[in-house]
Amino acid sequence: MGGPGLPQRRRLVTEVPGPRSRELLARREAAVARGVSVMLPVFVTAAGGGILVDADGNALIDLGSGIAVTTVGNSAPRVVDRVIEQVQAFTHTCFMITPYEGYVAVCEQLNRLTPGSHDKRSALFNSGAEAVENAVKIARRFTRRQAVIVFEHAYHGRTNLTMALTAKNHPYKSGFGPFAPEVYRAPLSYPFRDGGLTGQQAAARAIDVIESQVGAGNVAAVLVEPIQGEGGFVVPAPGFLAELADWSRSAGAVFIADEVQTGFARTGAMFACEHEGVVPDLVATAKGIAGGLPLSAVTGRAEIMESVHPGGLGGTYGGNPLSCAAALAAIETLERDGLVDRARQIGERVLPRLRATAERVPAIGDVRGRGAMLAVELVEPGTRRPDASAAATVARRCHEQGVVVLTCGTYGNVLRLLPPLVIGDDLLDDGIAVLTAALESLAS
Ligand code: PLZ
Repeated sequence: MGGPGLPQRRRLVTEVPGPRSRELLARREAAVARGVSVMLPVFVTAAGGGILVDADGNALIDLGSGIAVTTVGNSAPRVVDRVIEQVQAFTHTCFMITPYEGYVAVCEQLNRLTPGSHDKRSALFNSGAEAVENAVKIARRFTRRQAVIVFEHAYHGRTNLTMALTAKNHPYKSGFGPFAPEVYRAPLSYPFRDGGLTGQQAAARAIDVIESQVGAGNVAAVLVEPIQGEGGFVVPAPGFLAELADWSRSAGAVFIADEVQTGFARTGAMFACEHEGVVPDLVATAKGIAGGLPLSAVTGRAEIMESVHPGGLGGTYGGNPLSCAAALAAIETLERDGLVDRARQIGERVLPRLRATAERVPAIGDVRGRGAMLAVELVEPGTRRPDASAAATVARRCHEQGVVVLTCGTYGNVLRLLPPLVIGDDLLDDGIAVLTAALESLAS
Protein backbone atom coordinates (compact mmCIF):
# COMPACT_ATOMS: atom_id res chain seq x y z
CA MET A 1 0.00 0.00 0.00
CA GLY A 2 1.19 3.50 -0.82
CA GLY A 3 -0.08 6.90 0.26
CA PRO A 4 1.05 9.15 3.10
CA GLY A 5 1.05 6.20 5.55
CA LEU A 6 4.35 4.97 4.08
CA PRO A 7 7.29 5.56 6.45
CA GLN A 8 8.71 8.95 5.46
CA ARG A 9 12.36 7.98 5.60
CA ARG A 10 15.05 7.36 2.97
CA ARG A 11 16.27 3.80 3.25
CA LEU A 12 18.59 1.90 0.92
CA VAL A 13 18.77 -1.88 1.23
CA THR A 14 20.50 -2.56 -2.12
CA GLU A 15 22.48 -0.55 -4.61
CA VAL A 16 20.29 1.65 -6.85
CA PRO A 17 18.99 0.13 -9.07
CA GLY A 18 18.90 -3.17 -7.18
CA PRO A 19 18.75 -6.72 -8.59
CA ARG A 20 14.96 -6.90 -8.94
CA SER A 21 14.84 -3.56 -10.77
CA ARG A 22 17.66 -4.74 -13.03
CA GLU A 23 15.69 -7.87 -13.89
CA LEU A 24 12.68 -5.74 -14.76
CA LEU A 25 14.90 -3.46 -16.79
CA ALA A 26 15.99 -6.44 -18.90
CA ARG A 27 12.32 -7.31 -19.48
CA ARG A 28 11.63 -3.69 -20.34
CA GLU A 29 14.40 -3.69 -22.93
CA ALA A 30 12.95 -6.75 -24.64
CA ALA A 31 9.38 -5.45 -24.63
CA VAL A 32 9.27 -1.64 -24.58
CA ALA A 33 10.27 0.59 -27.49
CA ARG A 34 13.57 2.26 -26.67
CA GLY A 35 12.20 5.61 -27.87
CA VAL A 36 10.45 5.74 -24.50
CA SER A 37 13.53 6.18 -22.36
CA VAL A 38 13.97 5.93 -18.60
CA MET A 39 15.91 8.35 -16.41
CA LEU A 40 16.34 6.19 -13.30
CA PRO A 41 15.50 2.51 -13.75
CA VAL A 42 14.13 1.73 -10.32
CA PHE A 43 10.75 0.06 -10.70
CA VAL A 44 8.24 1.55 -8.29
CA THR A 45 5.89 -0.62 -6.24
CA ALA A 46 4.40 1.96 -3.86
CA ALA A 47 4.60 5.70 -3.25
CA GLY A 48 3.22 8.35 -0.93
CA GLY A 49 4.17 11.58 0.82
CA GLY A 50 7.71 12.22 -0.38
CA ILE A 51 8.69 8.57 -0.79
CA LEU A 52 8.98 6.15 -3.72
CA VAL A 53 9.42 2.48 -2.79
CA ASP A 54 11.10 0.27 -5.39
CA ALA A 55 10.94 -3.42 -6.24
CA ASP A 56 14.01 -4.11 -4.08
CA GLY A 57 12.50 -2.44 -1.02
CA ASN A 58 14.53 0.77 -1.25
CA ALA A 59 12.74 3.94 -0.12
CA LEU A 60 13.79 6.91 -2.26
CA ILE A 61 13.05 10.60 -1.75
CA ASP A 62 10.87 11.93 -4.53
CA LEU A 63 11.97 15.41 -5.60
CA GLY A 64 10.31 15.11 -9.02
CA SER A 65 6.62 14.23 -8.47
CA GLY A 66 6.59 12.34 -11.77
CA ILE A 67 7.37 15.69 -13.48
CA ALA A 68 5.17 17.96 -11.36
CA VAL A 69 2.12 15.69 -11.32
CA THR A 70 1.72 14.30 -7.80
CA THR A 71 1.56 17.73 -6.21
CA VAL A 72 -0.87 16.43 -3.56
CA GLY A 73 1.28 13.31 -3.10
CA ASN A 74 0.93 9.84 -4.55
CA SER A 75 -2.27 8.00 -3.64
CA ALA A 76 -3.46 11.05 -1.71
CA PRO A 77 -6.31 9.92 0.57
CA ARG A 78 -9.09 12.08 -0.89
CA VAL A 79 -8.02 11.10 -4.42
CA VAL A 80 -8.04 7.40 -3.55
CA ASP A 81 -11.49 7.60 -1.91
CA ARG A 82 -13.16 9.54 -4.72
CA VAL A 83 -11.63 7.40 -7.45
CA ILE A 84 -12.74 4.18 -5.71
CA GLU A 85 -16.28 5.57 -5.40
CA GLN A 86 -16.27 6.56 -9.05
CA VAL A 87 -14.78 3.34 -10.39
CA GLN A 88 -17.52 1.43 -8.60
CA ALA A 89 -20.26 3.70 -9.98
CA PHE A 90 -19.20 3.84 -13.65
CA THR A 91 -15.91 4.08 -15.53
CA HIS A 92 -16.81 5.75 -18.83
CA THR A 93 -19.70 7.02 -20.88
CA CYS A 94 -17.95 9.63 -23.06
CA PHE A 95 -19.03 13.12 -22.02
CA MET A 96 -19.97 13.92 -25.62
CA ILE A 97 -22.45 11.02 -25.68
CA THR A 98 -24.09 10.94 -22.23
CA PRO A 99 -22.63 13.47 -19.79
CA TYR A 100 -22.00 13.29 -16.02
CA GLU A 101 -21.70 15.83 -13.23
CA GLY A 102 -17.98 15.37 -12.46
CA TYR A 103 -16.92 16.92 -15.77
CA VAL A 104 -19.10 19.99 -15.17
CA ALA A 105 -17.85 20.29 -11.58
CA VAL A 106 -14.20 20.27 -12.71
CA CYS A 107 -14.94 22.99 -15.27
CA GLU A 108 -16.65 25.05 -12.54
CA GLN A 109 -13.57 24.70 -10.33
CA LEU A 110 -11.22 25.67 -13.16
CA ASN A 111 -13.34 28.70 -14.02
CA ARG A 112 -13.23 29.75 -10.38
CA LEU A 113 -9.51 29.10 -9.76
CA THR A 114 -7.77 30.38 -12.90
CA PRO A 115 -6.68 34.03 -12.94
CA GLY A 116 -9.31 36.72 -13.64
CA SER A 117 -12.92 37.15 -12.55
CA HIS A 118 -14.35 37.37 -16.09
CA ASP A 119 -16.93 34.93 -17.46
CA LYS A 120 -15.12 31.69 -18.39
CA ARG A 121 -15.68 28.30 -19.96
CA SER A 122 -13.52 25.16 -19.85
CA ALA A 123 -13.06 22.01 -21.92
CA LEU A 124 -11.30 18.86 -20.72
CA PHE A 125 -8.73 16.66 -22.47
CA ASN A 126 -6.18 13.97 -21.54
CA SER A 127 -2.63 15.32 -21.81
CA GLY A 128 -0.83 18.61 -21.61
CA ALA A 129 -0.01 18.48 -25.31
CA GLU A 130 -3.66 17.97 -26.15
CA ALA A 131 -4.67 20.96 -24.03
CA VAL A 132 -2.09 23.19 -25.74
CA GLU A 133 -3.22 22.01 -29.20
CA ASN A 134 -6.80 22.79 -28.34
CA ALA A 135 -5.91 26.22 -26.98
CA VAL A 136 -4.29 26.98 -30.34
CA LYS A 137 -7.32 25.64 -32.24
CA ILE A 138 -9.63 27.86 -30.18
CA ALA A 139 -7.43 30.95 -30.62
CA ARG A 140 -7.33 30.43 -34.39
CA ARG A 141 -11.09 29.93 -34.59
CA PHE A 142 -11.73 33.06 -32.55
CA THR A 143 -9.30 35.37 -34.33
CA ARG A 144 -9.65 33.80 -37.80
CA ARG A 145 -5.87 34.19 -37.97
CA GLN A 146 -3.17 31.53 -38.17
CA ALA A 147 0.19 32.59 -36.77
CA VAL A 148 1.23 31.30 -33.35
CA ILE A 149 4.10 32.94 -31.47
CA VAL A 150 6.19 30.73 -29.19
CA PHE A 151 9.50 31.35 -27.44
CA GLU A 152 13.05 30.12 -27.33
CA HIS A 153 13.49 27.13 -24.98
CA ALA A 154 9.73 26.49 -24.99
CA TYR A 155 8.30 23.05 -24.33
CA HIS A 156 4.68 22.34 -25.21
CA GLY A 157 4.55 18.61 -26.02
CA ARG A 158 5.31 15.83 -28.48
CA THR A 159 2.33 15.72 -30.86
CA ASN A 160 2.83 17.12 -34.35
CA LEU A 161 1.60 20.65 -33.60
CA THR A 162 3.25 20.75 -30.18
CA MET A 163 6.58 19.49 -31.59
CA ALA A 164 6.45 22.56 -33.83
CA LEU A 165 5.76 24.71 -30.75
CA THR A 166 8.58 23.09 -28.74
CA ALA A 167 12.04 24.60 -29.22
CA LYS A 168 14.55 21.86 -28.49
CA ASN A 169 15.48 19.66 -31.42
CA HIS A 170 16.91 16.56 -29.80
CA PRO A 171 15.29 14.34 -28.54
CA TYR A 172 11.86 15.85 -29.12
CA LYS A 173 11.90 16.71 -32.81
CA SER A 174 14.89 15.24 -34.63
CA GLY A 175 13.74 13.01 -37.49
CA PHE A 176 10.04 13.61 -36.84
CA GLY A 177 9.26 16.42 -39.30
CA PRO A 178 7.65 17.92 -41.26
CA PHE A 179 6.20 20.11 -38.55
CA ALA A 180 3.03 22.16 -38.50
CA PRO A 181 3.27 25.54 -40.26
CA GLU A 182 2.57 29.08 -39.01
CA VAL A 183 4.61 28.73 -35.84
CA TYR A 184 7.11 31.56 -35.16
CA ARG A 185 9.72 31.67 -32.40
CA ALA A 186 10.55 34.86 -30.50
CA PRO A 187 13.40 35.54 -28.06
CA LEU A 188 12.70 34.93 -24.38
CA SER A 189 13.55 36.78 -21.21
CA TYR A 190 16.28 34.58 -19.68
CA PRO A 191 17.97 36.75 -17.05
CA PHE A 192 21.01 34.47 -16.64
CA ARG A 193 21.68 34.36 -20.39
CA ASP A 194 20.41 37.59 -21.94
CA GLY A 195 22.80 40.04 -20.35
CA GLY A 196 20.29 41.11 -17.73
CA LEU A 197 17.66 42.71 -19.95
CA THR A 198 14.71 44.02 -17.96
CA GLY A 199 11.34 42.39 -18.58
CA GLN A 200 10.32 45.43 -20.63
CA GLN A 201 13.48 45.30 -22.76
CA ALA A 202 13.15 41.57 -23.35
CA ALA A 203 9.49 41.99 -24.27
CA ALA A 204 10.35 44.84 -26.66
CA ARG A 205 12.92 42.58 -28.33
CA ALA A 206 10.32 39.81 -28.74
CA ILE A 207 7.64 42.20 -29.98
CA ASP A 208 10.05 43.63 -32.56
CA VAL A 209 10.58 40.11 -33.95
CA ILE A 210 6.85 39.47 -34.00
CA GLU A 211 5.93 42.76 -35.68
CA SER A 212 8.72 42.72 -38.23
CA GLN A 213 8.73 39.01 -39.11
CA VAL A 214 5.13 37.90 -38.62
CA GLY A 215 2.96 41.04 -38.60
CA ALA A 216 0.71 41.94 -35.69
CA GLY A 217 -2.44 41.46 -37.78
CA ASN A 218 -1.57 37.83 -38.52
CA VAL A 219 -1.07 36.67 -34.95
CA ALA A 220 -3.74 34.32 -33.60
CA ALA A 221 -1.97 33.56 -30.33
CA VAL A 222 1.04 34.32 -28.17
CA LEU A 223 1.77 31.13 -26.24
CA VAL A 224 4.13 31.15 -23.27
CA GLU A 225 5.01 29.16 -20.17
CA PRO A 226 5.03 31.69 -17.31
CA ILE A 227 8.04 29.83 -15.95
CA GLN A 228 9.60 27.52 -18.48
CA GLY A 229 9.63 23.87 -17.54
CA GLU A 230 11.60 21.46 -19.71
CA GLY A 231 13.49 24.41 -21.22
CA GLY A 232 15.31 25.04 -17.93
CA PHE A 233 13.01 26.48 -15.26
CA VAL A 234 13.62 29.92 -16.69
CA VAL A 235 11.89 32.66 -14.68
CA PRO A 236 11.45 35.68 -16.95
CA ALA A 237 12.41 39.13 -15.68
CA PRO A 238 9.49 40.94 -13.98
CA GLY A 239 7.22 42.66 -16.48
CA PHE A 240 8.03 40.41 -19.45
CA LEU A 241 4.78 38.45 -19.28
CA ALA A 242 2.64 41.52 -18.59
CA GLU A 243 4.10 43.39 -21.58
CA LEU A 244 3.44 40.44 -23.85
CA ALA A 245 -0.11 40.06 -22.55
CA ASP A 246 -0.75 43.79 -23.16
CA TRP A 247 0.72 43.62 -26.63
CA SER A 248 -1.41 40.57 -27.47
CA ARG A 249 -4.55 42.33 -26.41
CA SER A 250 -3.76 45.43 -28.42
CA ALA A 251 -2.93 43.29 -31.47
CA GLY A 252 -6.21 41.38 -31.21
CA ALA A 253 -4.31 38.13 -30.50
CA VAL A 254 -5.10 35.59 -27.79
CA PHE A 255 -2.61 35.38 -24.92
CA ILE A 256 -2.29 31.73 -23.87
CA ALA A 257 -0.49 30.70 -20.70
CA ASP A 258 0.80 27.12 -20.75
CA GLU A 259 0.49 26.38 -17.02
CA VAL A 260 0.80 22.62 -17.55
CA GLN A 261 3.91 22.41 -15.35
CA THR A 262 3.50 25.58 -13.25
CA GLY A 263 -0.19 25.25 -12.38
CA PHE A 264 -2.01 24.04 -9.28
CA ALA A 265 0.03 25.50 -6.43
CA ARG A 266 3.43 24.39 -7.74
CA THR A 267 5.04 27.85 -7.68
CA GLY A 268 3.50 29.13 -4.46
CA ALA A 269 0.45 30.55 -6.21
CA MET A 270 -2.42 28.55 -7.64
CA PHE A 271 -1.16 29.64 -11.10
CA ALA A 272 2.24 31.15 -11.88
CA CYS A 273 0.71 34.06 -13.85
CA GLU A 274 -0.57 35.39 -10.53
CA HIS A 275 2.96 36.29 -9.40
CA GLU A 276 3.02 38.86 -12.18
CA GLY A 277 -0.63 39.93 -11.95
CA VAL A 278 -1.12 38.63 -15.50
CA VAL A 279 -4.57 37.46 -16.59
CA PRO A 280 -4.28 35.23 -19.66
CA ASP A 281 -7.08 34.89 -22.19
CA LEU A 282 -6.69 31.11 -22.21
CA VAL A 283 -4.90 28.81 -19.76
CA ALA A 284 -3.76 25.27 -20.57
CA THR A 285 -3.50 23.00 -17.52
CA ALA A 286 -2.67 19.33 -16.84
CA LYS A 287 -0.21 17.45 -14.57
CA GLY A 288 -0.98 18.64 -11.01
CA ILE A 289 -4.69 18.95 -11.74
CA ALA A 290 -5.69 15.38 -10.85
CA GLY A 291 -3.22 13.80 -8.41
CA GLY A 292 -1.73 11.46 -11.01
CA LEU A 293 -4.70 10.57 -13.17
CA PRO A 294 -4.52 11.80 -16.75
CA LEU A 295 -6.49 15.01 -17.25
CA SER A 296 -5.92 18.35 -18.92
CA ALA A 297 -7.96 21.43 -19.66
CA VAL A 298 -8.30 24.68 -21.52
CA THR A 299 -9.98 27.45 -19.56
CA GLY A 300 -10.61 30.93 -20.81
CA ARG A 301 -12.71 33.93 -21.67
CA ALA A 302 -16.24 32.87 -22.52
CA GLU A 303 -16.33 34.84 -25.77
CA ILE A 304 -13.16 33.12 -27.01
CA MET A 305 -14.11 29.62 -25.85
CA GLU A 306 -17.65 29.99 -27.24
CA SER A 307 -16.43 31.01 -30.69
CA VAL A 308 -16.02 27.31 -31.45
CA HIS A 309 -19.00 25.57 -33.05
CA PRO A 310 -20.67 22.62 -31.23
CA GLY A 311 -18.71 19.45 -31.99
CA GLY A 312 -15.50 21.38 -32.72
CA LEU A 313 -13.78 20.22 -29.52
CA GLY A 314 -13.69 16.86 -27.78
CA GLY A 315 -12.29 13.34 -27.77
CA THR A 316 -13.34 9.92 -26.51
CA TYR A 317 -11.66 10.09 -23.12
CA GLY A 318 -11.37 13.83 -22.45
CA GLY A 319 -12.48 14.47 -18.87
CA ASN A 320 -13.12 10.81 -18.12
CA PRO A 321 -15.06 10.22 -14.89
CA LEU A 322 -12.14 8.78 -12.89
CA SER A 323 -9.87 11.71 -13.74
CA CYS A 324 -12.62 14.19 -12.90
CA ALA A 325 -13.22 12.53 -9.51
CA ALA A 326 -9.47 12.67 -8.87
CA ALA A 327 -9.29 16.34 -9.91
CA LEU A 328 -12.09 17.38 -7.57
CA ALA A 329 -10.31 15.57 -4.73
CA ALA A 330 -6.92 17.04 -5.65
CA ILE A 331 -8.29 20.60 -5.80
CA GLU A 332 -10.02 20.11 -2.45
CA THR A 333 -6.73 18.86 -1.01
CA LEU A 334 -4.74 21.82 -2.39
CA GLU A 335 -7.20 24.26 -0.84
CA ARG A 336 -8.08 22.57 2.46
CA ASP A 337 -4.51 21.56 3.28
CA GLY A 338 -2.99 24.94 2.44
CA LEU A 339 -0.67 23.57 -0.22
CA VAL A 340 -0.23 26.91 -2.01
CA ASP A 341 1.41 28.21 1.17
CA ARG A 342 3.34 24.98 1.56
CA ALA A 343 4.85 25.44 -1.91
CA ARG A 344 5.99 28.92 -0.92
CA GLN A 345 7.50 27.60 2.31
CA ILE A 346 9.37 24.90 0.40
CA GLY A 347 10.95 27.62 -1.75
CA GLU A 348 11.84 29.68 1.32
CA ARG A 349 13.41 26.65 2.96
CA VAL A 350 15.38 25.34 -0.01
CA LEU A 351 16.47 28.43 -1.99
CA PRO A 352 18.81 29.84 0.71
CA ARG A 353 20.56 26.47 0.97
CA LEU A 354 21.04 26.25 -2.77
CA ARG A 355 22.30 29.85 -2.83
CA ALA A 356 24.75 29.13 0.00
CA THR A 357 26.00 26.11 -1.94
CA ALA A 358 26.41 28.28 -5.03
CA GLU A 359 28.80 30.51 -3.06
CA ARG A 360 31.11 27.53 -2.62
CA VAL A 361 30.67 25.76 -5.96
CA PRO A 362 31.88 27.73 -9.00
CA ALA A 363 30.08 25.32 -11.37
CA ILE A 364 26.75 26.71 -10.16
CA GLY A 365 25.95 29.53 -12.56
CA ASP A 366 22.45 30.29 -11.35
CA VAL A 367 19.92 29.28 -8.70
CA ARG A 368 16.33 30.17 -9.48
CA GLY A 369 12.68 29.25 -9.27
CA ARG A 370 9.54 29.95 -7.33
CA GLY A 371 7.86 27.96 -4.61
CA ALA A 372 8.40 24.25 -5.13
CA MET A 373 9.69 24.68 -8.70
CA LEU A 374 13.42 25.23 -8.17
CA ALA A 375 16.53 24.82 -10.28
CA VAL A 376 20.31 24.97 -10.32
CA GLU A 377 22.01 25.77 -13.65
CA LEU A 378 25.50 24.31 -14.04
CA VAL A 379 28.23 25.88 -16.14
CA GLU A 380 31.93 25.50 -16.76
CA PRO A 381 33.41 27.44 -13.80
CA GLY A 382 34.04 31.09 -14.53
CA THR A 383 31.93 31.04 -17.72
CA ARG A 384 28.29 30.74 -18.75
CA ARG A 385 29.03 27.74 -20.94
CA PRO A 386 26.45 25.04 -20.09
CA ASP A 387 27.86 21.90 -18.47
CA ALA A 388 25.46 19.01 -19.07
CA SER A 389 27.93 16.43 -17.86
CA ALA A 390 28.18 18.11 -14.44
CA ALA A 391 24.37 18.04 -14.19
CA ALA A 392 24.36 14.35 -15.15
CA THR A 393 27.06 13.62 -12.54
CA VAL A 394 25.14 15.36 -9.76
CA ALA A 395 21.87 13.66 -10.74
CA ARG A 396 23.60 10.25 -10.79
CA ARG A 397 25.13 10.80 -7.35
CA CYS A 398 21.73 11.77 -5.96
CA HIS A 399 20.09 8.75 -7.55
CA GLU A 400 22.73 6.39 -6.16
CA GLN A 401 21.93 7.72 -2.71
CA GLY A 402 18.20 7.40 -3.11
CA VAL A 403 17.20 10.95 -4.03
CA VAL A 404 15.24 11.39 -7.24
CA VAL A 405 16.17 14.71 -8.86
CA LEU A 406 15.50 15.52 -12.52
CA THR A 407 17.45 17.46 -15.10
CA CYS A 408 16.15 19.80 -17.79
CA GLY A 409 17.21 22.68 -20.02
CA THR A 410 17.86 23.16 -23.71
CA TYR A 411 21.49 22.30 -22.93
CA GLY A 412 20.64 19.57 -20.37
CA ASN A 413 22.61 21.44 -17.70
CA VAL A 414 19.88 22.30 -15.21
CA LEU A 415 18.97 20.27 -12.12
CA ARG A 416 15.35 20.76 -11.15
CA LEU A 417 13.34 20.14 -8.03
CA LEU A 418 9.59 19.52 -8.04
CA PRO A 419 8.84 17.85 -4.72
CA PRO A 420 5.33 16.78 -3.83
CA LEU A 421 3.93 19.58 -1.65
CA VAL A 422 3.04 17.09 1.09
CA ILE A 423 6.69 16.20 1.68
CA GLY A 424 7.70 16.72 5.31
CA ASP A 425 10.51 19.08 6.30
CA ASP A 426 12.78 16.28 7.56
CA LEU A 427 12.59 14.34 4.34
CA LEU A 428 12.99 17.48 2.27
CA ASP A 429 16.06 18.50 4.30
CA ASP A 430 17.58 15.05 3.87
CA GLY A 431 17.03 15.19 0.10
CA ILE A 432 18.49 18.70 -0.18
CA ALA A 433 21.50 17.68 1.96
CA VAL A 434 22.25 14.85 -0.49
CA LEU A 435 21.87 17.24 -3.42
CA THR A 436 24.05 19.98 -1.94
CA ALA A 437 26.76 17.41 -1.04
CA ALA A 438 26.67 16.13 -4.64
CA LEU A 439 27.00 19.72 -5.87
CA GLU A 440 29.87 20.42 -3.47
CA SER A 441 31.71 17.37 -4.79
CA LEU A 442 31.94 19.21 -8.14
CA ALA A 443 34.16 21.76 -6.42
CA SER A 444 36.63 19.24 -4.99
N1 PLZ B 1 3.49 22.03 -21.57
C1 PLZ B 1 4.81 23.35 -19.99
O1 PLZ B 1 5.84 20.85 -19.12
C2 PLZ B 1 5.05 18.30 -20.22
C3 PLZ B 1 7.31 16.29 -20.66
C4 PLZ B 1 8.06 15.04 -20.44
P1 PLZ B 1 2.02 16.12 -21.66
N2 PLZ B 1 6.34 18.26 -19.62
C5 PLZ B 1 6.92 16.96 -19.39
C6 PLZ B 1 8.45 14.40 -21.74
O2 PLZ B 1 9.68 14.25 -21.94
O3 PLZ B 1 7.57 14.03 -22.53
C7 PLZ B 1 4.50 19.62 -20.67
C8 PLZ B 1 4.92 20.84 -20.10
C9 PLZ B 1 4.38 22.03 -20.58
C10 PLZ B 1 3.05 20.89 -22.12
C11 PLZ B 1 3.54 19.66 -21.70
C12 PLZ B 1 3.02 18.42 -22.33
O4 PLZ B 1 2.26 17.68 -21.43
O5 PLZ B 1 0.99 15.77 -20.62
O6 PLZ B 1 3.34 15.43 -21.48
O7 PLZ B 1 1.48 15.98 -23.04
